[in-house]
Amino acid sequence: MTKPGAKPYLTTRNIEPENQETPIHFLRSDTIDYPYFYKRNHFPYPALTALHYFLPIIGLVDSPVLFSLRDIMNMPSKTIKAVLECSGNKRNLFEPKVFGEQWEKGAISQGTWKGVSLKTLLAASGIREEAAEVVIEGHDFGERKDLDNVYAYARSLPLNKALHPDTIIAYEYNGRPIPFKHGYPLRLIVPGWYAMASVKWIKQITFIDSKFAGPFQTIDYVYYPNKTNDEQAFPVTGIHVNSTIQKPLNMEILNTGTNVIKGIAWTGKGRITRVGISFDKGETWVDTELKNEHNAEYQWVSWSFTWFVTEKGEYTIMTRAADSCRRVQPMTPFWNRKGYGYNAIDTIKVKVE
Ligand SMILES: Nc1nc2c(c(=O)[nH]1)N[C@H]1C(S)=C(S)[C@@H](COP(=O)(O)O)O[C@H]1N2
Ligand SMILES: [Mo]
Repeated sequence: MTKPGAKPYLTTRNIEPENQETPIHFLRSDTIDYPYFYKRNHFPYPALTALHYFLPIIGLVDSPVLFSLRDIMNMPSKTIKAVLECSGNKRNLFEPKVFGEQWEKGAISQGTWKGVSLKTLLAASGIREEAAEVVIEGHDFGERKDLDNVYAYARSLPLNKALHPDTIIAYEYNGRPIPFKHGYPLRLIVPGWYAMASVKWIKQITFIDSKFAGPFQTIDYVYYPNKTNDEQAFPVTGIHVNSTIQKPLNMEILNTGTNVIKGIAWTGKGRITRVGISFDKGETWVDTELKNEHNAEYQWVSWSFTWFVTEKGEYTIMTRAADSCRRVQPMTPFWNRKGYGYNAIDTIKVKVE
């Protein structure tokens, strides 16, 4: 991947809970090795060993079941390569600025997860007719600054997303047991949704007949379009169509001649169909070359563009991805008070000397 001795590092946003960004501009692989996988936590890491680990499925089921890790690993498996993107990725680009972790462009990673479809597990427990949602709770918990109570990290899914065959209970990342910080021994993977849905260190799975009202669902991970009130709020779910220029870097100085521009593009719905590039602030666009034109669902596409430049000066470079669901990156981001889902056209400046 990179030459020995010349390795990138993660960018620290916080130590406890640990929040660190992937050095996304310096990685060319479409599989991120786990030391470079971004880390996003709400609480200190849970004290947990796999020694006595069991996974209960309870609530509105026909018969509650307690699975051992071995039970789960013996079931038919499913392997999915998917982007995980924090909904706060690129938050620091919002204008006006919003409070929260000031993620730049590296709260995103991709790799291969192996596990069992949640649907497969449910064959053993059954689901009662009254069940409307399923709550996935993690082993990590702690206090929140806004509420005086202790909460676990827990999120629900509507049944249609929970029962989608690609929603898996994963136990491997890139062919190895999931690293502890990324959810060992079992983690939910919800491809196509922002990564708050992919609950780490699963403690239990509970079927309920109402809308789950946990704070990571009703306070956080909600789009609030207004600065001063909660009107027109709606939940954060699927990943928006998006792109990031990896090379050159913002404000880099280049030489005249041939410069190769590279980056990635991704979407939570369908596939990436085009990535356009513009050198005139969005007036005209040229297609970049997609590395895997028939890209698979849930995965990012690497793209490149060979730029031949003879004239010295300052340039603005923009990229705009489009997906098969006719979604296109907007020029202006959808501003929201908590700063989720930033996906405006990616923009850098360079100087050619
Ligand atoms: N149990 C648990 N699961 C969690 C979280 C958490 O704090 N606790 N954070 C979520 C958020 S917001 C993101 S972006 C991803 C980050 O996953 P990573 O640390 O493996 O990159 O995990 C999600 N799942
Ligand atoms: Mo996140």
